[in-house]
Amino acid sequence: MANTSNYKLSAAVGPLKYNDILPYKTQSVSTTNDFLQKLIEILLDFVRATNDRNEKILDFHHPEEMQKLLDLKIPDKGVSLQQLIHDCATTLKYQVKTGHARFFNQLSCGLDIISMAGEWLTATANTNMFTYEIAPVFILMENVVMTHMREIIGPNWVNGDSILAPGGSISNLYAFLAARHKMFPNYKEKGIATIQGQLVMFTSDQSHYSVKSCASICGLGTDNCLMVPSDIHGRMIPSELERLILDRKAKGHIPFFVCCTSGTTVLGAFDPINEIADICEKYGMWLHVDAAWGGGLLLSKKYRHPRLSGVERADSVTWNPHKLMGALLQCSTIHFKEDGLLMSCNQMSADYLFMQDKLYDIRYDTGDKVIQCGRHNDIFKLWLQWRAKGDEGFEKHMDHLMEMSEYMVKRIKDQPDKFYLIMEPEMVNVSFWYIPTRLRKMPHSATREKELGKMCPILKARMMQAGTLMVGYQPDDRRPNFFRNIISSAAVTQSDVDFLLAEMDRLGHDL
Ligand code: ABU
Repeated sequence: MANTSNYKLSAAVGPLKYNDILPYKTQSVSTTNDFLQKLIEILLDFVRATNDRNEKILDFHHPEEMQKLLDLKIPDKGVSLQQLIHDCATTLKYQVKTGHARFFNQLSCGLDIISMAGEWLTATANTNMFTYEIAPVFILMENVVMTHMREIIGPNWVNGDSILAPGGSISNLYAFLAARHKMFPNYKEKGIATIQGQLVMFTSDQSHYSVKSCASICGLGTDNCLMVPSDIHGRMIPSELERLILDRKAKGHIPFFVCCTSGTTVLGAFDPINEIADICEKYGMWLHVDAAWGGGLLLSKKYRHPRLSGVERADSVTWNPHKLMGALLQCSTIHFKEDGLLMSCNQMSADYLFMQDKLYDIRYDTGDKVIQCGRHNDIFKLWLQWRAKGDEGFEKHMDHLMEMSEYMVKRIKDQPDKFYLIMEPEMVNVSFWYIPTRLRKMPHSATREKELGKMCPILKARMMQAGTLMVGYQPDDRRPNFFRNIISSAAVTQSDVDFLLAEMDRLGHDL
């Protein structure tokens, strides 16, 4: 990135204030353009730097030190336009470049330029997605894209319903609410007293924590969200699910909801949907598939099966385009096979917003289907990106991510002295340990795993201080800390994977 002081407005424009430009001064179009063009220069420099492998991913400082580098205080009297430009440049100078080809840290990596362009337009349009009357084009786009996503889930889903939600956790909450509404339609008006018994829900012990949080938020209590044991690959064990259902039924409880995870956060495991769907059918339970992470693979003929086989049998599916598909944050969708549930479950018919006597078809006022009022426009960036890529482009994107992950697994296996692959991955999560020189001759054992686990935070700290690489680590219930590498950025090439492994060795061999 250029030095922040390089971004200079002219001597005439720099000292001006917010009320010297639009909308305060209608004659100030050219001054407003000067200000915005300088901002665009900063943004374009950031995009360039993000795509330059010679640039660092981050310039790390501890929070106390970072606070000293920044001027974040809110002033009594507003600052000049030049100061605002400086503030914007400084903000991006210290921001982690999550679109850098060597950023492998989160499920959402990459900077898709078309989606970003969409986000810029979205910000400029600055509308709310609750009614057709103020977002006509965006509401229609949402309808088209959501229908297309349901078609991809399964042909029997076309007449269902969907909505964009603020994140996968809230999407999972919508599934829970709809499931309860379907089983207890009077709950909305009569409340908890309408349920004569203890509701229980089930999810795997590898599932996202938001599923357990539904039990807390919705009054079941977390003890009534049963964590079904998973196998060594991290997949739910169906016989264990059935055992736990029968156990709770014997206690007089009401098992009503199963969450099947398609792409667990840490291991990237896929629960066996068909076997779980059989159990749900047998006991009359709602099947939700949390494919927030793995959903993108629905777009690949090569990788969809067997991972997501049976997804069309679910009642609801969470699928986050801001993960594997690379749409800009945030972009999360929830889909239902049955139409009408979202509306009947959540509709409040606020008469200042969702008037029933409007001039157009009020079914397009989708805001009444959700529990929030204001709704951010997350559709345009996804629609624009999908227009650019087509289904074919997204399929190629998925296949590329999977091929890069397969390449990484191969390179790890080529260097068994330096790396230990924990398991064959099902998707782009590659779980492994880095082995420093002193532990290379030690036979692999629980003792060595403990030692390797201690290396992870130290090596991660070195990566961040060097600014050259970011890979996440965590423990799980079977092992101490290990690295979880994610390839979800279109920017990643084989040479980036080679760099990643070589850089870990450069930074960590002496640990
Ligand atoms: N919703 C889970 C995201 C976590 C991660 O990026 O690692």
